[in-house]
Amino acid sequence: MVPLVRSTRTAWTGEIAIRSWSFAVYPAGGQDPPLNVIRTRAQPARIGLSWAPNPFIVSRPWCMNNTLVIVPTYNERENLPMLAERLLRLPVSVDLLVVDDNSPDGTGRIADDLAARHPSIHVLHRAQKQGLGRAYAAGFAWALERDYEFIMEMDGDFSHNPDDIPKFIEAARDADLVLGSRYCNGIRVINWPLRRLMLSLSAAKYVKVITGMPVSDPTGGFKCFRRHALQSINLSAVQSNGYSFQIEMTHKIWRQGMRVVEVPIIFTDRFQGTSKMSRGIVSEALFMVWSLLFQNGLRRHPRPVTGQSNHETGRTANQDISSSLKKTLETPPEPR
Ligand SMILES: Nc1nc2c(ncn2[C@@H]2O[C@H](COP(=O)(O)OP(=O)(O)OP(=O)(O)O)[C@@H](O)[C@H]2O)c(=O)[nH]1
Ligand SMILES: [Mg+2]
Repeated sequence: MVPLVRSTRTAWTGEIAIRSWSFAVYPAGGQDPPLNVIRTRAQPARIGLSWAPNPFIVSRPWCMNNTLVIVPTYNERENLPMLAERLLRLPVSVDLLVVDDNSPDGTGRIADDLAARHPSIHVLHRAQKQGLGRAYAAGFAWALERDYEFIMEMDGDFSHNPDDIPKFIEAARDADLVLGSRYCNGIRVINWPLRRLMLSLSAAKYVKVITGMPVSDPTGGFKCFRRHALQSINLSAVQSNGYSFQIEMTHKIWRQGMRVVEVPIIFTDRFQGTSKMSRGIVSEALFMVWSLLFQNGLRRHPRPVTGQSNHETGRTANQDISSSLKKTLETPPEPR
């Protein structure tokens, strides 16, 4: 696989994609070969020419990708531009949705600037900080109103490595939900204080013992949902907001009997910006796990919906996405 654009110069670029193959054409005299070929299996057909003022990015105005990466942001101005660049340089094409809660540091304006320059970047602005869970719920609703098939969650602080995204998409072809796991086959966490690691490991154990859900890293926020899996969840009924939002979403999918798989990831603590971790987030998770057990009729195993395929279930459970989005946006903020 060859990266789409490797030049550091401003360049006229042309792009032709037919089914799963994409060709990027560069002007004569540059350092790049005149023809680059990349595999973009996640994309529909497209054809066109574009001007790319930023040499790292080839604009894609003719169609949208079928993978959306949702990144919630609150005060991530140092991280967002670099993150967007990394996403747009991936060997698979993805769209980016930034969900910003009116960050005081101006992250929302930076996101708008990026969106104005790159058609595959989108921004959802919310009036005030309402927590991670609500930001994701709004992002999911936005995605389901469009045609995305692979809908990903990712932190905006580089704790998650954008280069792992192709691996998620590959795994999601044969799954309903793919979880990035720091704890399958070992522990892969960089720069966390020991107490933070112990908290995360204990939370994982706690969730497993109480709910029976056999995943090694239920609080992680690097995930890829298949469209029908998200559609099966009534987003306006999701209660939690912090780490427990991740647990709740996974549990709601797993308990329907859908296929949840894990891929190993390396998690790195943020190197710039400030953490939004709080005590409230931990206590929310403590109680939420019990609520999930009750929601599953005290079962510690899935209860597949009978008489319907998962795809059918999805359509009925979350038909009116627009009203779900409206509700999500109208819900008053919760203190974190
Ligand atoms: N839109 C929105 N984004 C948020 C909110 N809280 C956190 N985020 C973002 O969600 C992503 C993940 O946040 P966390 O990892 O939970 O928080 P964190 O501040 O990185 O704290 P650590 O747990 O120390 O990594 C980051 O991109 C944050 O900017 C919120 O209330 N609204
Ligand atoms: Mg983080």
